[in-house]
Amino acid sequence: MRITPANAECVVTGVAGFVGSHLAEKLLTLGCRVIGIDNFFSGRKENLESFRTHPAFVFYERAITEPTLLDDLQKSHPGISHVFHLAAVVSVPYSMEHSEETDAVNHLAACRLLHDAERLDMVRFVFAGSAAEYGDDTRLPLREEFATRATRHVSPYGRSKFLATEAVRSSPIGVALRFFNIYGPRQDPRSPYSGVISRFVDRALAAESLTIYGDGLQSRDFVFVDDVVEAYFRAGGLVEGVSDIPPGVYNIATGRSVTILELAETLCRLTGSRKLPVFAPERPGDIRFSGASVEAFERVASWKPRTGLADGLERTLLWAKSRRALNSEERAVNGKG
Ligand code: UD2
Repeated sequence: MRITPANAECVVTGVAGFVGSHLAEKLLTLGCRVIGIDNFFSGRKENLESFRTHPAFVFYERAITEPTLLDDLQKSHPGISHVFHLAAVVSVPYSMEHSEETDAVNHLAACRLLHDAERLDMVRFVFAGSAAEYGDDTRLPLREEFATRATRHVSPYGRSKFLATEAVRSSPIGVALRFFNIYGPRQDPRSPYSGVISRFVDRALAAESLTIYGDGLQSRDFVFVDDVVEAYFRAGGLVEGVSDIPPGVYNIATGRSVTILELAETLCRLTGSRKLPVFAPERPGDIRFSGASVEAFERVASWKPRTGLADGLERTLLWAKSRRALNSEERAVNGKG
């Protein structure tokens, strides 16, 4: 039987995270049933708000390291077709201090979930990989085959994601998406893992100076979260007219990198901020240039990122503005109460 959104039942681990919550929300809109898993290690309850009471959504507060997780879920939901596995230790600096925990969560738990999904006859296992799997490789644009066992992974985070990707790509049901710098609404500017865009947006709206680490000439490939969700749909075989994606690993990015200075300038232009950026010392472990080849996924999935940086930044700004307004309303109400 071909799986369509109408009969797909999808486990989303890390559902209360920035990307997981967008994915779950859009899977529900597509007509899928969604089983959300999160232990709130870095996910946030408020990310679930917009779909928490959706009749096709069910949530379990559980950890992906629990050995019987998928078997338990299957007992209550015998029709599970997909696992979208996003839950992870997501902070590179945290992984430096907690390498064993990072390996247990990002690598070993992912492998167990993958093998359980195979044993339980699920159709697709889609894994969230990372550009960190390329370590300090400077051959741009980065192509999927560049990451190998010989790669010098700069962090336990990068190593753990690479090892899990290796398992997923060789599974008949596995697709590993290797994400570059994702941004968009709901990215928390205050977490230790906060991406530069969430921090810049937060500061620009507070009329504060942006802090640029180093000379600002380092580059990144920023991909908007809606394009990432579309990539997930295609990886899961949930888009009509797009044939099943061969198991493997695929970069998800835009194929166009910008420098942090260019990013800061664009944001200042969009917000009308006249504050000059402040320069601080380069961050230890920072990579200099990053850029992806996205040909492989474009070829197999007919996927193209549709949101340009200025457009994506405007949408992120809109969200951040409404969140600020909501927060100040809440403060006013609490102040009165
Ligand atoms: C990204 C991933 C990380 C890992 C890594 C692999 C995100 C959020 N993080 O880290 O998980 O996969 O790639 O290489 O996608 N910066 C500033 N000012 C700020 C904040 C950051 O100048 O206030 C700079 C920072 O020094 C870096 C660049 O902006 O050069 C991007 O930083 P980031 O933390 O958004 O992402 P990155 O690429 O270090």
